[in-house]
Amino acid sequence: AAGEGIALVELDDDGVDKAFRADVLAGLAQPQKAVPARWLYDDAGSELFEAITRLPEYYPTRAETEILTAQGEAFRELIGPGRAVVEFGSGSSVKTPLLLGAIEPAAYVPLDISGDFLRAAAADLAAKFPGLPVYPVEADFMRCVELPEAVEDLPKLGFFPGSTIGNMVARTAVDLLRSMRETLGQGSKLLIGMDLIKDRAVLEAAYDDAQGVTAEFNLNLARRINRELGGTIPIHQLRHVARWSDTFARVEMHLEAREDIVFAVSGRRYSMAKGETIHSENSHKFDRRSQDTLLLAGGWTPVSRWLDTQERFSLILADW
Ligand code: AVI
Repeated sequence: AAGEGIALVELDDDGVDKAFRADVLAGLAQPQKAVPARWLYDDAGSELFEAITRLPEYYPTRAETEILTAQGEAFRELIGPGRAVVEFGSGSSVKTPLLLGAIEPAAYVPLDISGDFLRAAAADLAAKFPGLPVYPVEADFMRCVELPEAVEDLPKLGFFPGSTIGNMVARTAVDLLRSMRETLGQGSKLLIGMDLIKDRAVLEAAYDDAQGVTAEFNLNLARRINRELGGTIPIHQLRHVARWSDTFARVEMHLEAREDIVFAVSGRRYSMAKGETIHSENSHKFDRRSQDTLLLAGGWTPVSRWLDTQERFSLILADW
């Protein structure tokens, strides 16, 4: 609305996010129903994801934190002091301080599409590092972002932890890596988390935990569709499914119909036969080769790689 700055989210007359409605209506009309994973993260979804990161089966957060804790000295040596750290996504309260504490940055620039998360994360970091200039930027980092003037002349380090890159298909991931390159500029470096291919049972358990938190996270998407788009999806007739695809090297999340069902969303009718699914997320896993290929395709040259002691997860440092 006028006077509220740049609107990153466009609402229709019913106050509904236009892109959400468009993605859901188009996605449910496909032969393989699919909704982009970004719509999993409303307030409830973001809280459920936080709970996922603490689950015994969900190893990536702990493994990445272990690497960040153990490799401070290596980061200091290879990255050096005086860089502006540009984090893609709001900094988590645990991981970001580990990096910032190790490398003596000149500034910290968190980028996020959600202003609320951004401001909370920025305030948190500023309190932990008094004296470190923090410049939060509300932006969609999938596109090139103009960084604050104050960091223009500083060398940059991009930080993209969490293996969020794995939630994208290769061509989107390459587009993002190229945008990051443009955002950060010549002479920058990138520190990026990528999850590793491992035993299928370990992977599937990480995405289908015994407490059913990930199932709730997935089902919340259907609840959100019902709530925000006037949907009538029978939630209890859907089942959370997480399955490893060896072809695509990824764990896929689906919502599977337990019975034949019919429902409406925004006045349009849809049906699902028993066993049919709505594909709601991909989480790609990598080996050394596929990591290098992806980074190189995105314009980044890998220079160092660190694994946790159980070799489940990796952090990679790459040069512009
Ligand atoms: C945010 N992202 C890296 C998580 C992942 O592991 O792909 C999202 C997630 N989905 C289910 N569990 C966690």
